[in-house]
Amino acid sequence: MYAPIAVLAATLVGSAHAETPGQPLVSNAPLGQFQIVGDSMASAQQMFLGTLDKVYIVDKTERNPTQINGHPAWAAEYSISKNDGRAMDIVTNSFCAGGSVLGNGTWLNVGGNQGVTYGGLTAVNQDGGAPYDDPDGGKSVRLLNPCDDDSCTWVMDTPLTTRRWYPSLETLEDGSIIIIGGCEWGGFVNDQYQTNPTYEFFPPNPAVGLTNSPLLENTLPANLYPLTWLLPSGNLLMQSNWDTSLLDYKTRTETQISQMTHAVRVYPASAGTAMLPLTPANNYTATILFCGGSNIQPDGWDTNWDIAQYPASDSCVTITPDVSTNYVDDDPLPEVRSMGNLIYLPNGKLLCLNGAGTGVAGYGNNTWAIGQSYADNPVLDPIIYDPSAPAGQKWSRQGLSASTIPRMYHSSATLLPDGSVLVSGSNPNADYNVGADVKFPTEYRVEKFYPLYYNEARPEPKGLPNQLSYGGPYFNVSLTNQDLGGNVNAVANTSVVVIRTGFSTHTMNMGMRYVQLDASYTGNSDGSATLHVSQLPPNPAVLAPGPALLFVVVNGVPSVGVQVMVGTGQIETQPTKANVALPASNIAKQNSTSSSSSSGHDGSGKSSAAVQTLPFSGSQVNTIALVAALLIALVC
Ligand SMILES: *[C@@H]1O[C@H](CO)[C@@H](O)[C@H](O)[C@H]1NC(C)=O
Ligand SMILES: *[C@@H]1O[C@H](CO)[C@@H](O)[C@H](O)[C@H]1NC(C)=O
Ligand SMILES: *[C@@H]1O[C@H](CO)[C@@H](O)[C@H](O)[C@H]1NC(C)=O
Ligand SMILES: *[C@@H]1O[C@H](CO)[C@@H](O)[C@H](O)[C@H]1NC(C)=O
Ligand SMILES: *[C@@H]1O[C@H](CO)[C@@H](O)[C@H](O)[C@H]1NC(C)=O
Ligand SMILES: *[C@@H]1O[C@H](CO)[C@@H](O)[C@H](O)[C@H]1NC(C)=O
Ligand SMILES: [Cu+2]
Repeated sequence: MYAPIAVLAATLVGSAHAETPGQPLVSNAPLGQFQIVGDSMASAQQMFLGTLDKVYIVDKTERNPTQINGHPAWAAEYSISKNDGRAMDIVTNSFCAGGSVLGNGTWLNVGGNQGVTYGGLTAVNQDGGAPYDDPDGGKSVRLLNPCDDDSCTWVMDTPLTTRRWYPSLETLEDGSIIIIGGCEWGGFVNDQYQTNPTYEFFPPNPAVGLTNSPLLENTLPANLYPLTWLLPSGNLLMQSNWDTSLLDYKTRTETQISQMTHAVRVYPASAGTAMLPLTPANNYTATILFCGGSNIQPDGWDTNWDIAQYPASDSCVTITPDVSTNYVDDDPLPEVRSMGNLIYLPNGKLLCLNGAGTGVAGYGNNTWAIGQSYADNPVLDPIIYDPSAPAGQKWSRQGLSASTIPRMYHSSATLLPDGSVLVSGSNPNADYNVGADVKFPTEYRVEKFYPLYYNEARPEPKGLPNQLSYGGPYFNVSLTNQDLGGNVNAVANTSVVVIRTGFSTHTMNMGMRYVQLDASYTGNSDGSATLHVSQLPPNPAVLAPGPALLFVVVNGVPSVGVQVMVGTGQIETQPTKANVALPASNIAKQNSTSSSSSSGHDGSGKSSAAVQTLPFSGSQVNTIALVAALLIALVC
């Protein structure tokens, strides 16, 4: 059975509901700013949120000062509430591994490099031993069941049959994972002698084994960490070097589509990438955004020139692959950027942070490198992308302040349940390297970024489920008048969203996804309201099974996220059902006392505006809501 649900259920005395979310841990946070909050112990090359309180950090083998089992630690668990960590043993060299979460809640970390010694040089002994005791990780499969009681450890599973350094992972409709690409022995970019242009599945499917990918075969040398998303159609969008393919992994056939425009987006050019929110308004149609990267042709990846000073790209493009196979220009970044990571906020906007204005990912002992870094001119300013803003107005930095810490190659970031963003890592060095003379040292400082909503009183919705199905009956969530900021009309500007925060590494958050649930509402005469919330669409390709966060967002202010299990909690074909139709939205006539108390926030203009931006479809719903809004306006 699924352990995390059992644990949740036990703490909830058999309730089918998640706990009611409370207020954030931090009060009076510095809004729009970064705050240094702790030490990551291992440098955060890879990072993911595993429980509501625990973030897991995975590094490459190196001389991190933190020790475990008599050798340096290259993994750690970080407590968000305590801002301290616990060293973990991940056993083999997890250098540039990939990761994702299975449909049963177990996290998977795959691949890596050979064992190394000081300076990142290949160790003679590949079975462990001094100095770092890091067996070869090239075929490693590592599993973790995240925990809140300090008991969990990384467990080695049966190794892969081929070596994978820089593989991409994506969770599929049944909660299994596809493992794609990589190289055998590493390096800055790939080459024909060591490329692994194949994909396979976990749990392993011996009947299928390895399948060659024409896209990966044709996109040397920049075909590492191919950018991959499961689309609602069930196909995978794969983007590598300048090429793009749709992969039907069920029949294992690929179709090549448009060439990427303006810039290379994959590692080492390292654009920020994300699938934009899947919403009822866009009928759960996926659009993928690519921002920044570097305009380098396939013959430009030799390191005989000063890549570190080569300006990155400011271009952004989108593609909506289930509808059109063409890339479309989007609002450019306000400044050029490589390694600018895109992170979802619960309000549906994307925070872009980390990265550099010149150069690319990677490091080496080149004369032109900055220390060893292949990038320079850190971009410290965060910016926010609003997918719903009109063209020309999608990027904003209003109210946002710069970080003080360059986050170069090997940095990472993840959304936290309280709606802040955890940022750590940066280590464009072969081994632990610190000191006043090191411009881009091995970085352990953990920062939190506080979005502008952070200090607002958070809604505390009651009745959130701890499991979501693919279709079936809707559920009701109640909001008090206080949750609605004293104005029942705010329920018309409320959304319920599911976010998978993903596995952050190399400017990707593998598996990161934002899905808004369909909903309608009943505003009560006492100023409280009930949301009627649909389950996920009856299609696991919209959001693969596995754990995720659930938020209720009122006027752009998110509740503190609770954990939900999407699907059955098992790796299996997920049951689907039609969604039960939602009741029509309605706001009851308010008591004169309660309406006068909310009239300060209210007004006919705002009420009708709210109606026009309802996150629900159906003209009937709108008409009823409009009538209700007019009634309220009259009362006021
Ligand atoms: C999830 O499935 C994997 C693969 O079968 C297995 O190794 C792991 O133990 C499972 N996790 C749980 C919590 O059952
Ligand atoms: C690069 O230089 C560093 C520092 O001198 C050294 O530790 C490392 O072994 C060198 N790497 C290679 C591949 O030569
Ligand atoms: C929305 O998508 C579903 C599933 O792809 C499709 O059946 C339906 O026709 C679409 N609806 C609209 C209004 O486009
Ligand atoms: C949800 O609310 C609707 C409308 O008030 C009601 O008809 C329905 O019974 C409620 N459902 C549940 C599961 O409470
Ligand atoms: C509003 O009116 C209803 C029905 O008369 C009553 O139950 C409720 O207590 C009233 N609420 C307030 C805030 O006055
Ligand atoms: C909904 O909330 C957002 C975020 O605060 C705000 O920008 C927008 O104006 C609101 N819409 C309405 C109709 O009140
Ligand atoms: Cu790397």
